[in-house]
Amino acid sequence: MPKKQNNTNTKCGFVAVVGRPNAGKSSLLNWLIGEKIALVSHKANATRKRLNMIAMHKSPDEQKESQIIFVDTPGLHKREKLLNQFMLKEAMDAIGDCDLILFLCPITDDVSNYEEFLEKNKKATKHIVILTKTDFLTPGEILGKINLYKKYEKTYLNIVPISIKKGKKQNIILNEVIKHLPYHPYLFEEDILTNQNMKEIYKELIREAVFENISDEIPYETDVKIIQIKSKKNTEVIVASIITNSSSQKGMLIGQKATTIKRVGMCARKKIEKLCRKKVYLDLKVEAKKGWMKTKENLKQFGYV
Ligand SMILES: Nc1nc2c(ncn2[C@@H]2O[C@H](COP(=O)(O)OP(=O)(O)OP(=O)(O)O)[C@@H](O)[C@H]2O)c(=O)[nH]1
Ligand SMILES: [Mg+2]
Repeated sequence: MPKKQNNTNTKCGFVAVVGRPNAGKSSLLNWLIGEKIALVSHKANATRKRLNMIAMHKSPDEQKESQIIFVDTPGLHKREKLLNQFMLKEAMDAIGDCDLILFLCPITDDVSNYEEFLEKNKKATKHIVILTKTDFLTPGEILGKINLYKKYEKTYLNIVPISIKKGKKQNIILNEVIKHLPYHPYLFEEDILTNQNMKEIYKELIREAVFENISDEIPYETDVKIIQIKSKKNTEVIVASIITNSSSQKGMLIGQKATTIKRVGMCARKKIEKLCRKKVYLDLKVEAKKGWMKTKENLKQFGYV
């Protein structure tokens, strides 16, 4: 049982959400906090930086609401390019800095993925295994899969199968997480969903629109720079630029008669409007910056320090 600190009777802590690319980490967090903040894509390696997403939840075992600071992380993968090295470090730092880990793994994956995670979890931080995308299997198959993890039942705190496409079982995960958090005063105001500035969130929603509308490798060689935000009572005016790696990519992103960039812009605008609940004017440009991913100095300019 976590000990009470500072005579406080609230629980509050950091929960890193880790797992291989495409495991469903960002989707699970949007689903848990009930708002679309984190970038989700059917393509792997979509999340590039850590993102805090905050949930206030009253568990039946506690007198007061608890504050859970979930940390979305890039997928655990092999390091290749400089940007991938940064992404892996983001995930590893989150593992080292948190009170609890949610290790996510699609239920169809082999148990060896979990074994690889155990090797990476050097401090042996306590963790819950979440088997995602259970809608792909029958109830019998799900039970069979859980049984394969049973040999590690002394290593994990619990194992929870979940599908965000079926049912509303958010409380099961939130209550389970709170059991393992320390007693601590809240670290953030109670009514915020993230401490990230809006610039970062808009950037991610525009990147998501690029992932959804542009095929091939281009989304992986693309980033977004927010140039200006003017927030008014009923409108949000955003000027942003999509950075590509070459002039031919820039041409493909703009498309004939600018149809492609218009499509991306409209898609991004709808996502941002849904989140801010006001009218959004999005002025979206495209720039070519050859080799922006190649050097540490260039990556720093895009916030990948
Ligand atoms: N069928 C099904 N698909 C899911 C479920 N959860 C997530 N997905 C899909 O899985 C894909 C990957 O989801 P993400 O949330 O982007 O995965 P991620 O782990 O954050 O991926 P990276 O950021 O690349 O590491 C998306 O197409 C989601 O719609 C689920 O419960 N069922
Ligand atoms: Mg993600």
